[in-house]
Amino acid sequence: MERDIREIVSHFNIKGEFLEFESVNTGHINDSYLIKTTSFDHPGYFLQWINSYIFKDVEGLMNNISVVTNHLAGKLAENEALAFKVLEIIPCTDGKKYYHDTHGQYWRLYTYIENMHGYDVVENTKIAYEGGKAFGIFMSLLADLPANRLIEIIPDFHNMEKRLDTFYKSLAVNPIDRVKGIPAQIDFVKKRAEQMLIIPTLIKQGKLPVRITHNDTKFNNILFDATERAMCIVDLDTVMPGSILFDFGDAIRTGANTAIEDEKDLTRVDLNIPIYEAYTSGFIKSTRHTLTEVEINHLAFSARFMTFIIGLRFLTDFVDGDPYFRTSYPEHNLDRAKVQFRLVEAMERNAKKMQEIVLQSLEKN
Ligand code: GN1
Ligand code: MG
Repeated sequence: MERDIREIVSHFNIKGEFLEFESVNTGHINDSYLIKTTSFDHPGYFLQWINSYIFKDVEGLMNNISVVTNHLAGKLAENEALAFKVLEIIPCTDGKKYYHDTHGQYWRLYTYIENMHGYDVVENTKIAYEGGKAFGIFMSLLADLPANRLIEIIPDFHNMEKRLDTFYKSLAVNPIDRVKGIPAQIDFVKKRAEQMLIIPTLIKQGKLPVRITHNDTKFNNILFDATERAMCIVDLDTVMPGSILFDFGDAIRTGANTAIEDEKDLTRVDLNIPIYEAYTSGFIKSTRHTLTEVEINHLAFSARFMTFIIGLRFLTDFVDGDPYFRTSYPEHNLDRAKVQFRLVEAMERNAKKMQEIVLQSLEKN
């Protein structure tokens, strides 16, 4: 469907006049656009089409984000030493935090944060250290936000038991006959399924604290300024109660992979140990006052856990015929799953080393 971006933006309270827009290629779920205006103070906005197949409760979603951004803005106002930025929701002309258009589509608008950049592959250890510190600070700033202020926007998001169950059900349904092409990946999953239940078991037993976490800590959700200082955490769609292990693990999955998420040449996929070490050090520096022993003992494993669960989700989506993640070609989700599983193997080989690095980091910080 043709989207009239100018018309959509006209429903939001922007400063200046709409000038032009540009599509921004980021994320697998929502569609993003950079909006340029004539206003000198407010040259840019960030418009997003919200995927309501995935976010079924858009009102609840935007309410969560608003609770989080208000809380963060309050914290930053109290503490000027924290040179952080927070996403700012631009309301609609009717005061709502999103626009529901005449075709039933949902839209939201943020202020565009100028002169920032992110990393799909992390270039050096300084950036990794900064990133780790930033996600740790983000979590610490949200530590006193009562969990009941947020709804669980995607229930069981990182629940391994449920994800495995869904995968086996998809295999049984096999809607577009893709199961025959993935025996090696099915085998890979089955071999590791049991050990992956350690984390959900600890959560069920109440041994892992439930905190407010980001839940989508792809390294490219950290914005850096020109001096490579981590300045802002974006993509707040899945901020909700969770384990700190999810946030640590997903950042390693993305930041410490030597290749991109959908690399076709699997020999390029490996764990970048210096990047892992630097991220771990930054993260521990900003969270060690709150980490429990059980969390510390599972930090290294959480990277493998998150890499496995995202690989499993890509693979499930491939079997289902790609209804969830945006794909550019038929095997795209399978390629993504293969990369994740290759990285899981690299983490298995390095398991001991990864744990030692956590312990060394604790001593240093
Ligand atoms: C999705 O769209 P993006 O890149 O922000 C997904 C994450 C996955 C990620 C994999 C709501 O995030 O959980 O880790 O793709 N977000 C949702 O790259 O499912
Ligand atoms: Mg996201």
